[in-house]
Amino acid sequence: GKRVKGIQIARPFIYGTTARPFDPKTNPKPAGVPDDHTHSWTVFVKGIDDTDITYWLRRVQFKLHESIPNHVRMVEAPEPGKPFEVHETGWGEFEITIKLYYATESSEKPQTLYHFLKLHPFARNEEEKEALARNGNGEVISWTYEEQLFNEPFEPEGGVLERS
Ligand code: SLL
Repeated sequence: GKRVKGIQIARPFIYGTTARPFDPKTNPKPAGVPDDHTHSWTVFVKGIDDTDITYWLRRVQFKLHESIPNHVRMVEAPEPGKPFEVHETGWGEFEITIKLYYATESSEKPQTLYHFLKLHPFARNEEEKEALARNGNGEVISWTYEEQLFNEPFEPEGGVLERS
């Protein structure tokens, strides 16, 4: 198709990490996880309120720290409404490279995002640290809202970019 002039489409999404410390009560360590691993965590890309994004996002490559076995993970489109995600366990924080591959119809080049995996909650002092430890399950959420802009998108064949 040809480009639709003067049109810009914004596709909102969320990416980031959710981490939880291993704890016998709230998050028991599964068998086989190395002794030095302190947390389980997830890195993901998903729609707002779990709306489907697989019609414009085809796959996502997550590049993890090299200390992690098989550290480059390609995730193909999940079921609509489910996140593109990787579950892991570990002990350290690091920067994750997230590469987005768009639906072929959009003819957009892959785009790279960077996200820092956070395992430890932010606390200014011991008091805050203790308060955090008492509350909830110690989940550390680090999420970013982002909008992918498609400039002058190609005329959709089958309405791929038209859905709202
Ligand atoms: C640090 N610069 O020193 C960082 C590196 C690496 C984290 C953190 C290993 C997991 C695994 C893991 O958690 N690496 O062995 O599967 O803090």
